[in-house]
Amino acid sequence: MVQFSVPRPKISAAEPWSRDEFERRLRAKESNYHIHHPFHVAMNGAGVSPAAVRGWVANRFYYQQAIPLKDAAVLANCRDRNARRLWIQRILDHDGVGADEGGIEAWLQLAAAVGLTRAEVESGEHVLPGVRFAVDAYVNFARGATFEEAACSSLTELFAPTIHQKRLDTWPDIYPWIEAQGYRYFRKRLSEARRDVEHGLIATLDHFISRTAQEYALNILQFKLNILWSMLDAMWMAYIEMKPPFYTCKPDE
Ligand code: AHQ
Repeated sequence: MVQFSVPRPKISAAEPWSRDEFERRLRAKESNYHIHHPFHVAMNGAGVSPAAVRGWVANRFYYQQAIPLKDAAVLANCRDRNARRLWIQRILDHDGVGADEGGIEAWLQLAAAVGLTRAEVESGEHVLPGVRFAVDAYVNFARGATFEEAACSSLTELFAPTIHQKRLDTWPDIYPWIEAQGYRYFRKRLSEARRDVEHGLIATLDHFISRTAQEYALNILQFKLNILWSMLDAMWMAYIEMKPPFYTCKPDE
């Protein structure tokens, strides 16, 4: 399926980058990671209003709910049993298995810890149009992507441990009103993201061999970085600028 959301690179006759250089260029995309978005800089630094924190938690729940659907789409397009045996763990991490309630439940505990009800988060009533469009673009990309394209798109998690650790390091002081049990999700992702990204990186480095393919892989990663960035653009307009009609918090909250 033509991935209209990801620009195709010009055909390049240039030599492919070495494996190390290709990995270096993938990792260099960290400069576009949403840790640098003004919303995260404010939320993890000077602090934002309780209503803005609640808005972020409620909107990010729409992303969290989509991850297992995205990963199920990835599995559906993966013909390699060994790759599926590794990738399926991502669904279990989020949906839970056995005694482990999983990440979606942990996110609902984060929601309760910031003062949101389960019902309002699960209803999606706070989800901003821009967040919905961005998250849906990720799931729809995965539905039409090859396994390797989808694995490449998940490499934003090369940078995720830093942002989870930043929240764990700063939020208790910035937001003393947030109950500590809410932080379980961020702790859980520190190890899960590191494990997942190892698999995704090898699949990407092994598959995108020609220079044109390597350039395309960088475009795929940039597409996913844009998804994360665009979600926060919508939240900035709603919860920091409080521009109607899409904000749901009241200015005095
Ligand atoms: O909590 C996150 C998560 O479960 C995932 C899955 C992964 C993917 O498959 O694309 N990406 C991802 C991310 C999560 N948390 C984000 C955050 O800032 O808390 C980071 C995000 C990512 O870097 O892609």
